Amino acid sequence: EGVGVQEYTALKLKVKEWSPSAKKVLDGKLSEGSNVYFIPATLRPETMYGQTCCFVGPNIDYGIFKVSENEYFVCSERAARNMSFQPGIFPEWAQYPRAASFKGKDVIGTVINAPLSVHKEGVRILPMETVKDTKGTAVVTCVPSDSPDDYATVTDLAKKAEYYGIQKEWAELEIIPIIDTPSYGNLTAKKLVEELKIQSPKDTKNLEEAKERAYKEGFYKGTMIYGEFKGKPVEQAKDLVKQQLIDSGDAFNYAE
Ligand code: A2H
Repeated sequence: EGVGVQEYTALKLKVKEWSPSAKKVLDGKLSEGSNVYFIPATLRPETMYGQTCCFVGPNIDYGIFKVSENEYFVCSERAARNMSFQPGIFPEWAQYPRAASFKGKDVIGTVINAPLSVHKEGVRILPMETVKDTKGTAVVTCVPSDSPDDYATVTDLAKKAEYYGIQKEWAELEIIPIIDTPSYGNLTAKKLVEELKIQSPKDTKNLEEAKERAYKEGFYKGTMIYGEFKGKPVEQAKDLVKQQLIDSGDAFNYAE
């Protein structure tokens, strides 16, 4: 195995209701009654209880790729190509049929179902300027309790809702504590963003530091305080939650 292989959990977030602009772009392109999923790649499957939205890069190009008779995945072309070389995702080796294309900004406001999230009513697709087209699927599920990047972004979105062309309340879903840590309490990301005085998602230097600290503390010293594996160390819960998501058909392995 090569050095630097990143093993992600790819989650399936089913579209419940497309935004009006998405409907326009997709008009007639998908077969009737089909299920479309946004596919965020995450390293922290044990945090999925705390999903409050899902991010796309507003200026990134996305495709809708057909994976079976009535299922489509939304991700970057780069990710679809990678998936087509991994068994069990697309039906045919190296084939990733594209049904439609759009920019992230076309689908802002779309409502999706986020597996395991406390927000059973669904969450929104929202813009994140710092999403990279060159890693994962270019779709990022938002867990503001444990990811400093996510926390800084939802705070900024709520503050400048009008500028971003969203409704403030889409960015203000309740943030519930999932993991308790000795150094940062049970809302690690919030604590670190405040401690390092991070004012914006563009404060990349401090966010890098916050991300590293949050990850180390959460993974090695965190305890689950929510969900089926409450009381277990995060190190154990990670694989248990991941397996549960895979068994329920809500996730699959994705490596790159
Ligand atoms: B993680 P690595 Cl709770 N652009 O998931 C920007 N960020 C991306 C991305 C992209 N194209 N693809 C994935 N990511 C994010 C959860 C999470 C994540 C938590 C805490 C930390 C954390 C919820 N967001 O990541 O560079 C995704 O966010 C910090 C390590 O491939 C993914 O996991 O190592 C992580 O970055 C992958 O980062």
